[in-house]
Amino acid sequence: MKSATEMISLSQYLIEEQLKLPYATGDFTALMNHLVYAAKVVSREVRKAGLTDTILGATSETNVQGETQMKLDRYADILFTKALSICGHVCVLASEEQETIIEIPSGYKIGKYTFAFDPLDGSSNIDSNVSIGTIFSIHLRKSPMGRMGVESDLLQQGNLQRCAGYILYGSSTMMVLSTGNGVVGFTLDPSCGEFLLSHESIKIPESGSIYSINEGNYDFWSDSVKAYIRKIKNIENNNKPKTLRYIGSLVADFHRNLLKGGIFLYPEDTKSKIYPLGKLRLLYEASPMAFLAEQAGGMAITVDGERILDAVPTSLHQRTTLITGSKKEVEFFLDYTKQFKK
Ligand code: AHM
Ligand code: MG
Repeated sequence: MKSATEMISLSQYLIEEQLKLPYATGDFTALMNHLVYAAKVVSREVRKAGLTDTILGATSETNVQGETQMKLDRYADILFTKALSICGHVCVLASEEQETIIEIPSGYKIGKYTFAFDPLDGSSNIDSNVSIGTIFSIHLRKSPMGRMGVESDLLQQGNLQRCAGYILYGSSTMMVLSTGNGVVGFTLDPSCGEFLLSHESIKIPESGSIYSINEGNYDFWSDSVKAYIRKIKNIENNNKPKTLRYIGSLVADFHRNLLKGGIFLYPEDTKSKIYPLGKLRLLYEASPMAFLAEQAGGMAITVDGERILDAVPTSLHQRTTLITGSKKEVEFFLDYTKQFKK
């Protein structure tokens, strides 16, 4: 076990990474320090959620997707918005909980990065004490410096992300991120209040036995997705089936599969048409997860086999299908489902 002096905190890690780049200005490190601060505060609030009625429970309001907003969602949204919009290094933000772009409040410096986020993903799980998370995606702005960022600064392909990651409020709080140079994970040590490097280089196993999908939606899927699920369950040939694990919090489902190997699927709904294009949002759910998956050696595609990171977003809250996980599992999904699409 490493001694306290040997452990690297997230702040130290960021400074060390910054020093490796001669042209780095420190702006990104400063932005991340604001993100870390907000993550710690939200983690603290999540930990005490069951203790107080003022945090736990639903508000009477709905967000832009028409879903009931939980109080903790609102809290996380306000906190991350504030921390990132006044940090001096962001020019425009987008949040799952806010319909339009979030501008930098007057009087604050406008920076060169964009910040898109889902403040508290999997929020239907809050009341049940199940893992939830925050997902974020950072791009470099396209519009000229010195003025407010605009929506098109946010509508960039995932492969142009400067950083993507998530904070998982699970049995411990973790931050997993990539700046395009592999995937690293930090675990929050509550005794010193620091995120410490716990996962130096995360690689997703090439294949894995877990599949994660909301199987209650079976009747709504396309024939190809139905056949694929039947195939991996080996209903026809009686081989050892894969194991179903589904939490219903993308961050938690993705994190488990990242460490253990497997496949996560959220296909489109072809029948009830509740989610005809898939449920997950491209900008601040699928795209950052796809970046992490690829950086860890895995894959992330749409149900039609298109690379998520190549998708050009056309609106802030656009939805997409998402198939992600171990390389061999995603490739098998692609190969197997192809025969139904001829
Ligand atoms: P949310 O952003 O409103 O919390 O919804 C996104 C969540 C994901 O975390 C999860 O993968 C998915 O919705 C679960 O959806 P379902 O309940 O349809 O299985
Ligand atoms: Mg979400």
